[in-house]
Amino acid sequence: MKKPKVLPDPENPIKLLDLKLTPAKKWAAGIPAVTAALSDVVEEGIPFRGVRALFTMNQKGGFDCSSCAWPDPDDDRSPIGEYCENGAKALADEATMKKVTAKFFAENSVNNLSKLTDFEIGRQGRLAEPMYLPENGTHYLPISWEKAFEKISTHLNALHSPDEAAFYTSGRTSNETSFLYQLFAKEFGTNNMPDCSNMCHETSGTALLSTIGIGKGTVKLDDFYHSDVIIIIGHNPGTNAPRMMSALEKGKKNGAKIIAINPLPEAGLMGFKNPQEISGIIGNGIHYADLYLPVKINGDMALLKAISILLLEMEKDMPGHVLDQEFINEKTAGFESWAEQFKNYDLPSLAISAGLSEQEIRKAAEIIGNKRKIIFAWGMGLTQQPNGVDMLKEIVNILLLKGSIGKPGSGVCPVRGHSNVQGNRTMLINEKPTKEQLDKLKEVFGFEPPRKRGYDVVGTIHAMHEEKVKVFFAMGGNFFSATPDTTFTAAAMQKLRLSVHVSTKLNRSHLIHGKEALILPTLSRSDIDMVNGVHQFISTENSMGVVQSSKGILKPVSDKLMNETHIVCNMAMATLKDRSVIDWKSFADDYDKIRDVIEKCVPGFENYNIRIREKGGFYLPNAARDGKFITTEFGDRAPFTITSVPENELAENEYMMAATRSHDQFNTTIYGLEDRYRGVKNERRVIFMNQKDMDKAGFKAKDKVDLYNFDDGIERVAPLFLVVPYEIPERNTVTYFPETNVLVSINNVVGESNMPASKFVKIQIRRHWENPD
Ligand SMILES: Nc1nc2c(c(=O)[nH]1)N[C@H]1C(S)=C(S)[C@@H](COP(=O)(O)OP(=O)(O)OC[C@H]3O[C@@H](n4cnc5c(=O)[nH]c(N)nc54)[C@H](O)[C@@H]3O)O[C@H]1N2
Ligand SMILES: Nc1nc2c(c(=O)[nH]1)N[C@H]1C(S)=C(S)[C@@H](COP(=O)(O)OP(=O)(O)OC[C@H]3O[C@@H](n4cnc5c(=O)[nH]c(N)nc54)[C@H](O)[C@@H]3O)O[C@H]1N2
Ligand code: SF4
Ligand SMILES: [Mo]
Repeated sequence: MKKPKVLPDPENPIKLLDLKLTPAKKWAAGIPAVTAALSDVVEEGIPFRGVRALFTMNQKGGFDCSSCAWPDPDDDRSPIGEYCENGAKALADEATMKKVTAKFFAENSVNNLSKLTDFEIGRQGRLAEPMYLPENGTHYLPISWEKAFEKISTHLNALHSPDEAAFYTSGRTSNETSFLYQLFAKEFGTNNMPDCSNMCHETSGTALLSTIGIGKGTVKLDDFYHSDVIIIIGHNPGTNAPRMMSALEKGKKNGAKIIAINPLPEAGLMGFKNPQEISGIIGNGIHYADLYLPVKINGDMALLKAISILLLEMEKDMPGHVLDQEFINEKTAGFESWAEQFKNYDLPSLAISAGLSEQEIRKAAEIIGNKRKIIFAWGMGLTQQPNGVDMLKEIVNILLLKGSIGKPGSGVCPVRGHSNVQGNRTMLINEKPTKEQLDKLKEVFGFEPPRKRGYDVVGTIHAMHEEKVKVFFAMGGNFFSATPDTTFTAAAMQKLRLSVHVSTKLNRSHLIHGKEALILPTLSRSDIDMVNGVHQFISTENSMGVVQSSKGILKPVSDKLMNETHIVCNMAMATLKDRSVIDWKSFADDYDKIRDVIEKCVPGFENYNIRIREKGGFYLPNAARDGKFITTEFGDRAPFTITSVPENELAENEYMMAATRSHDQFNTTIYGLEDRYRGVKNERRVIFMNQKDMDKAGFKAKDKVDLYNFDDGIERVAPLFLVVPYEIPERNTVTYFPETNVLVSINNVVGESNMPASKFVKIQIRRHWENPD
């Protein structure tokens, strides 16, 4: 077997840059955000193209920002621009005129390209033509589209079973393509549809489905404006959903209190200067968090339990003023036995487990105490914890106590990541489709869909290793870099017979490949999609269940790009030929036809083609939002769930590590090397540590260290990181992903949702060992 081409690689030593540290910021956005947004567009050499596109982004009738899934206002949108700094960076990244052509691949072997950093790989430009890597080939070669589909069909049809193929989806793919893509996988015969949700909000979907009867959030943007208390837990909005800040600002101005729960005092949780308002540019901005709780990594469960204890106590003192008894009686199940459990807990020990003082926790309970309209918003800080599903059920418990779901100004808000990740799921991309969904597809199309549960992301990696999955097809994303246990995953991918990536930009998954590999270049959200002379639009669903249209406006950088819809249809026609009962060509020719069949198969899409043409789109139905919890097991009531507090013992030389995003990346796409809000410039190989821990270990700022993990008796090493002193709880550390994915064991997963628990990694930190040679 070939040696995996991943770091640490003695032939390719890591070169550190010139790390600069400045104090972390206490507010987000303001002038630096405006200048950063514009400079990115200008730096890519696309000032006119880019600036014109910026003003169309997120406007009604324009194109949807391809970065995060935060919604646009339902009402009037700002003519100055409905985008943020990171939306502008995403646009600059995809609107670049730089091209990766066949000539580039002829000049650069795969081995040489794999020596570049992720930042350098991304800077090469847009993929411009289909490329093929033959077995034992050293360089990707140009290939025609026709030949590429022939290769895919030959490999797929040579499999012993359709279950030897896996079809991955990242979260940018439109509703139209997603629907066709899952339809193809099912007609081909497999439910192996791992997707980025399996690393992201699968935990949220799992917890919410079993408690409130729908695996989605219940709040609308408007609820943020009319809430009493907004709790932001395990999420960094200033970087990862920047326009959420405007919603928080509006809520705060209307009287909402904000509680931020995070081991790091993220700038976006502390203060905000709205770059879309003059006062935000020249003024002092708005101070955000009324209460900031610097919880220990994974201390949230203890904190949530402690809050419940205090709320129950307060209710005893002021009956009828704290809990919503009417709601509990009419809409929930299991309150009594749930409340019973608390005799086994005491506040002082819970406070220690949370890493907070009792006083801090009391303040939180007091803020929530007599309020009725409460929103919990969360991100990866909770979903990527081993007990993430339980923690989210605990959040639901608190909201049920307060009667705070299904009413204006209140509810659950899992802040989705990719711009259409929620839509992908609604379009049935799921490794475990329900019986009703499959029966419907059978009724509409007349083929027998597979019923066996497919592989999720972690399952796919294991199956590749065991050579049960032999062909891997990725609709977007960067599977290799986004997934855990880098060395293990590299070996798994290299066992594949064929790996295929539909991509806009070059990434590491093209360089850690199967025996044969294909790169299929596609359009991005901002590109014009012309089909038979008609300028097409697609649709997406945002974090709050609004389905809206999106129409690109930029001329594609190459005429050899193919849109994702055509890629699916061509693959289906080449592979299934006469076996197919579906008229794939008609779908490729006219996206309205795709929306017509979506309407037949997916509830909530009535009159899709009419309503999608209305400015601003439409809301999908959401029973929990309307106060109806369709949980058959509990007779349409939402259950209280009894969970437990984990014992997080660390050995004397161990630390807990959470791998998060910097301000200058979108997942594995590295835009730059500045994490501006945290005051880190020019280097990503850093580890944030508490000064006391540094003193104990004898480390100074910028000292070189190596990071180790020993889960399952295997030594995993991430060499050469620089220590950064930071305001973070003792024994907790933070690094950036994907650099430290090498340390996340494939077996370190979240219970029930099977997601990698990449915010809960036990590590050891040792002074960097310099090879004397
Ligand atoms: N600019 C930009 N925007 C993005 C992305 C991007 O990479 N760049 N990615 C998109 C995607 S796919 C996603 S899923 C979202 C992700 O958005 P976030 O959920 O904000 O993701 P992260 O940066 O991974 O980390 C979240 C936060 O969790 C905190 N945290 C870590 N451990 C704990 C813990 O134990 N408890 C608590 N309470 N907090 C903890 C970290 O300090 C960090 O502030 O953003 C989306 N938007
Ligand atoms: N340690 C650790 N690991 C994590 C996380 C973490 O917080 N910590 N976060 C996890 C999360 S939340 C997520 S969502 C995953 C992300 O996992 P992925 O979604 O697989 O990764 P991305 O980096 O978003 O994918 C970037 C690539 O997508 C391609 N691309 C961009 N736009 C388009 C498009 O319009 N069409 C097509 N076909 N391709 C496109 C480009 O080629 C680009 O290189 O990573 C997960 N991994
Ligand atoms: S908040 Fe998210 S969707 Fe909105 S402009 Fe910024 S990056 Fe794009
Ligand atoms: Mo995500």
